[in-house]
Amino acid sequence: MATERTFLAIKPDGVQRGLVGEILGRFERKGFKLVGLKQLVPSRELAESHYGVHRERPFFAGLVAFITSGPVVAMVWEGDGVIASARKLIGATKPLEAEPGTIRGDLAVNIGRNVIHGSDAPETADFEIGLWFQPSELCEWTPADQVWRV
Ligand code: 3AN
Repeated sequence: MATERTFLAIKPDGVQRGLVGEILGRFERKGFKLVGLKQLVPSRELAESHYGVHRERPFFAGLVAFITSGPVVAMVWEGDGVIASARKLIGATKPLEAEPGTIRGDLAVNIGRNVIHGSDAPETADFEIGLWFQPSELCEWTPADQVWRV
């Protein structure tokens, strides 16, 4: 399994509900490495680029309005198979269909307020990381079990 990076974003509903620590903790405890983290209110331009594939969908305007309505916690996580694994930890798009134990299964009920976004493939991960982060905002660091190896 290749080491890869994915883009995750806690949406305004997750921030407003005080779920940031809970969500970060799930990915940390799983064993993934946080290499980028910032809170921002996305511009309309950023939101429209991020959700560009949904441009023709009836929910597009509402989705852009929502994601630009308040702070989003944007993250880059690194690890073996992190793109697919993060999607599993997040759960199905429709929270009522998301399995218990997943973020959406445990913490959400509404498809328009489903707490978190995660890249769905290597190409989208590359695109979204480049869209939300400058290369200089991503940190290389070594986990304790490797730093402290004697
Ligand atoms: P996911 O976030 O699970 O990858 P996508 O990419 O199909 O799901 O949809 C992107 C976002 O669009 C979802 N997270 C959700 O917030 C919103 N969305 C998707 N389908 C609907 C819908 N039928 N009504 C309202 N919002 C939707």
